Amino acid sequence: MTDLTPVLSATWGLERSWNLDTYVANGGYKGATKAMAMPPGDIIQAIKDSGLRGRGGAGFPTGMKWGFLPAPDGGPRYLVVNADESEPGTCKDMPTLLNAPHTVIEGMIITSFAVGCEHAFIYVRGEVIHVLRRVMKAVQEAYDAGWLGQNIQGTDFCLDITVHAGAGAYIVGEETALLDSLEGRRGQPRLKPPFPAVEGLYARPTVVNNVETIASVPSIIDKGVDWFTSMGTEKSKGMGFFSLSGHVKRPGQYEAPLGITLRELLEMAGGMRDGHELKFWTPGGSSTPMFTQDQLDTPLDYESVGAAGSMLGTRALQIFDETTCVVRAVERWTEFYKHESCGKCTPCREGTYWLELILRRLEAGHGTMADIDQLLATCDSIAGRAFCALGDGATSPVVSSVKLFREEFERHVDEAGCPFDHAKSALFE
Ligand code: L3W
Repeated sequence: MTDLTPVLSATWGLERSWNLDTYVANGGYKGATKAMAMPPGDIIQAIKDSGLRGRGGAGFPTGMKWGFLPAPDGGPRYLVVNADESEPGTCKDMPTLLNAPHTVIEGMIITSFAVGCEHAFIYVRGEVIHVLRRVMKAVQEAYDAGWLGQNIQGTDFCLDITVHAGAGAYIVGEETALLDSLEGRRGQPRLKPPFPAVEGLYARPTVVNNVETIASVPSIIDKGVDWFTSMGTEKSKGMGFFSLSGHVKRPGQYEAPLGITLRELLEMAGGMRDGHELKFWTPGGSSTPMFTQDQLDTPLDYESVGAAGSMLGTRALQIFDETTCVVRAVERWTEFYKHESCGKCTPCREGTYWLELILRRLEAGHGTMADIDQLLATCDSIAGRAFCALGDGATSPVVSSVKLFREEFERHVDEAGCPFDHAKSALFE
C-alpha cells in the first residue's frame, strides 16, 4: 500500500463532487491544459511510458492501442468510451461517472487531442438513467465552460461529445458489439481483425477504451509518468479500483496500487462478516476462474493473478463465505450468461443453455455423477470455440468450481438436494 492513492476517487467524498466547480477547485482540467500545449505524439508516448493498461478487463497496453491508429487521411477518427459496465461484480465505472464525471470528460479531451479525434462518444448502459443524466449534465457544463465544442480554451482544437444510452445488454460491453449498437444495429460482436483501431465506428479508425482507463489519463499527464510508475508492480503499473462485494463488512470500491493483495483489501473493508470465513472469491468478476483462501496473498496484478490460474479482469472481487453453496452461486452466474448470450455463435448460445440446465438439475437434487463430467465436457465445447470472450468467460466459474469443490457437487447428487441453507448466505432468493 502507498500514500499515493486515492487518485481517481480523491474527490468522491466532497459535496457535489460531480460539479465542474468542485472538480476545477481540486485540480481538475490541469492535465488537459498541459496536454493541449504538448505535441500529440508526446502524449501518446507518455501513456506508453506510463505502462497504463486497459482497465475494462483485458489489460491491453493503452498507449500501444492509441499508437495502432493509422496516419491521418483527412477523414474522421473516433474515441468511444465503453461505459456498458455489466460484468457480475463489476461496479467501478458507474460510481466514477456519478461521483467524478469530469475526470472522464477530461480524459476524453486529452485522448482525443492525442489521437486527432474531433467527435467522441460515451456509451452508457441503458438501465442507469441517473448515471446518464449526471453525465449529460457534466458534458453540458464542459461545453458551457469552453472545454468542449469549437476552439477549446482558445486553441485550434475542437471536440464534440455524444452521450449514448444503450438498451441493457451485457454483450455490448464487447467493443465491436458496442460499435454495432452505436451505429444503430443489433449489438453483436464483429470478427476481429480488423480491430477497431483500424476499422471501427462507421468503418473509421476508432479508439475504444473503458471508463476507468480514460479517467486515469489526466493524472498521468498532470503528475507525470514517474509518479504513475512509482505505483504498482514491474509490469502492472499504477493504481485502480478493487470492488469488493458479498460477505465483507464494508463492501465498496477501494482504490489502491496494482499488486495489493486480498488480505490487505479485506483489512480495508473491515474483514469478513463476523464469525465467518472466506470460502471462495473471484479476482476479476464472474468471468475469471475463482480463487480460495490459498490466494489471499497473491498480488493482484496481471502477471501474478495469471500465474495463479485466473485473470485480473475488472478487479471485481466477489467474496463468499462458508455458508455459500458453490453450485448455487455458479448456477446463478450461468443463468446470467445464458440470458445475455447474443446467440450469434452456436457454442455460446447452445452451451450456456446446457450449462444452465445441468446446473439447475444438480442444485435441485435431480442430477447424477455423470452430470458433473458433462458440465466439463460442455465447457470444452465452448471455450476457445465461441465468437467472443463471453463464451470463454461463461466457462470459467463452472470449470474452476468443479476443480476446487468437486465433492460439493457430488454431495448434491448423494443427498439428492442442496446441503446448504441459502438463508444463511443471504445472497440468493
Ligand atoms: C489493434 C491488435 N488492437 C488487441 C485491442 C482490442 C481491444 C483490446 C483488448 O475482452 C476481456 C475479456 C473478458 N491491433 C490488437 C488490438 N487489440 N489486439 O486490445 O482485446 P482483447 O481481445 O484481448 O480483449 P476484449 O475482447 O476486449 C475483454 C474480460 O475482459 N472481462 C470482461 C469484463 C466485462 C466488462 C463489462 O462489464 N462490460 O467489463 C472480465 O474479466 O472476459 O477477456 O480493445 O481491440 N493487434
